[in-house]
Amino acid sequence: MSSIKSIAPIHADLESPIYVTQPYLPPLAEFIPYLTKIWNSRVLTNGGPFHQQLESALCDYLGVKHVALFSNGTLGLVTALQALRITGEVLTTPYSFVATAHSLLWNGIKPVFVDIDPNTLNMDPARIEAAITPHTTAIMPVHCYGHPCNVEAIQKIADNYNLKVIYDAAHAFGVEDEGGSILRHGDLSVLSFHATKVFNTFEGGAIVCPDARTKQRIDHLKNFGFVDEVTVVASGINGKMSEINAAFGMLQLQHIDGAMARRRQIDALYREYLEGVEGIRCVCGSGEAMANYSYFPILVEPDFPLSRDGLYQLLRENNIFARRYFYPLISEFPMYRGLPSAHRDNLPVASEAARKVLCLPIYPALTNNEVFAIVDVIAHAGR
Ligand code: T4K
Repeated sequence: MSSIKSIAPIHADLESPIYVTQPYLPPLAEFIPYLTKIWNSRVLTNGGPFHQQLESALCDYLGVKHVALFSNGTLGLVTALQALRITGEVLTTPYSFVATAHSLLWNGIKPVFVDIDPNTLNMDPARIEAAITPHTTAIMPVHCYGHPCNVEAIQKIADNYNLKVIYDAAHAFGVEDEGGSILRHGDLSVLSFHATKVFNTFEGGAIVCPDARTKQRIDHLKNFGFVDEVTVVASGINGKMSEINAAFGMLQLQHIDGAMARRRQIDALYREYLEGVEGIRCVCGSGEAMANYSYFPILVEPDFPLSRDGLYQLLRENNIFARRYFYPLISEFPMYRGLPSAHRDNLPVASEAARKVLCLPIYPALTNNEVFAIVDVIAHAGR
């Protein structure tokens, strides 16, 4: 509480609710010229000019070789598994958004849940080997909250057992380790550009891949398997991003650095203000050289006067809508809970994290006063 007291109490007016996130939107006037171009060309979709521009601009911005745009991240995950012809069993984390495991079920693949590391909350590489069976073909880890997985350890296991690695990188736009983009690791990485993400195109997503051949296969798969007017080479799907979304992405890219910088300030404010609050632990990054501050997860420990759900409720009563990402665990949903790997005894760390976690609001338009008001509620909870 000491650091709280040292800050002048400027109470924000919380008449209007504060949600866990609010999409970044550039000034509307800046989007009009893009719309004019679309209206003039009448090219609305199917790999038009904005689609091509955004793929190439994202390669430059992210520092990756190939980007295949999608209409959302979930179809990106589903298609990534198809592209690598993954079957059988895939090792994954229960501590994620349901789309991670759903993409496996949609491909007729059995998810095998592996527990997470208590510090990073990412899949624990030390537990991966024990979960491998003769049916295992791949690993699907998640860079949870944009905090990188232990990519070296995961790759080593994958190499030893001849497994593919597909990263669910939905949270990891712009994140870098010492060697560059975190998205260059594994066989494929899948991004989400959903409204709630750091970089949004309303809905959208992308697969990042290392070679042109795989990119071509992905491009066929996301367009029904069409190669040309009369040739279909795969039972593909419609995963294409429209021109409106791609054009919006081009505009968003011009604002992304400013949006990320503001997120970094908010992250720093929370850490400073919450430092002295007993029973609240801020989840730290996992050694990234460049973070994206996509979420601000805290863990509500037993020495905090309220339970996590008590604090969640108290914040709601104060018009602050924090979210319990990721509770319940994916493994607790009805379509997964019967799996042997879904048993709580197999997932003690993830179960504990799901009981303690609360993601506080973080987005570029959040003001310092609002951050203070949120911390104020937390710091004075139960007192
Ligand atoms: N893998 C991972 C690890 C993911 O986290 C996700 C998505 C995916 C895969 C799949 O990617 P996509 O197919 O979605 O591209 C949200 C998002 O819908 C979902 O995209 C995201 N993860 C997940 C973590 O969060 P909800 O159900 O919590 O969203 P919702 O609608 O409650 O929104 C949260 C808050 O954001 C609202 O209270 C207000 C604000 N908001 C939301 C939307 C949609 C706005 O201000 N404007 C908006 O348009 O799932």
